[in-house]
Amino acid sequence: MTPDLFDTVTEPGTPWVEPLEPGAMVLRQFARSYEAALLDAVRRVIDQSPLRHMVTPGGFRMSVAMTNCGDLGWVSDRTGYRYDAIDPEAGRPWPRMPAEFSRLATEAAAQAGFDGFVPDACLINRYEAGTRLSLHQDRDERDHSQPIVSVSLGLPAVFLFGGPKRTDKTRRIPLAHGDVVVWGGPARLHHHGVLPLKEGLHPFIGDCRVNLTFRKAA
Ligand code: MD3
Ligand code: FE
Repeated sequence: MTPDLFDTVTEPGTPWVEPLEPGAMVLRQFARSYEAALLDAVRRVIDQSPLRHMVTPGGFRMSVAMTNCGDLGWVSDRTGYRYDAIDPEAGRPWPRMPAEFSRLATEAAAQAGFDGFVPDACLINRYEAGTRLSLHQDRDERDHSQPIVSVSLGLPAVFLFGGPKRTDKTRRIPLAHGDVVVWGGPARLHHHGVLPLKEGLHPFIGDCRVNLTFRKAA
């Protein structure tokens, strides 16, 4: 069932928790009470450090457009993947992490049982119709006991969640505007990806999906 336009513009209700696996859970609609502040902050970050298509070490242009804020940003180029304090396009530090971003990430992590999570990096991913993210692990962070918190905004997507091996069976998890997922514990190094985004129009965000991932990189 596709919700009609009016369902998506009603007031946010109470978030609910959907356990996925030990260490991983979806906090459905958790970001709705932050959404105005989040959208505003995303716009300010993108103004200073625009979204761009990074290149993989293999020389492929990523279909996801990315930028970062916080002390460190995730960067990919021909030399590899890394966290860097400098936006290589702008030649200056990434925009500061907006206060509402860190507040949301810390509160979502605490809700999932990870007290004291203070992100130093936020990767912003933008998906347009057809954009996908192939199965991968997030291993560039120093301390894998720290969780990752992800926030979905805009068009819905189907998230692929696998296991420690690339060939492990994957499950499909639909993620909608306002959903927050906390990935920690044994799930932290599981493979994951995003299926090609379907076309659509979200009343606040437009024709794309924006995903924020909060990390403690250093
Ligand atoms: C599961 N982003 O930026 S967020 C990424 O929707 C990334 O943009 C996707 O994967 C997106 O690296 C998925 C969900 C996510 C993030 C990190 C994880 C799931 C994870 C780390 C471990 C396990
Ligand atoms: Fe990832």
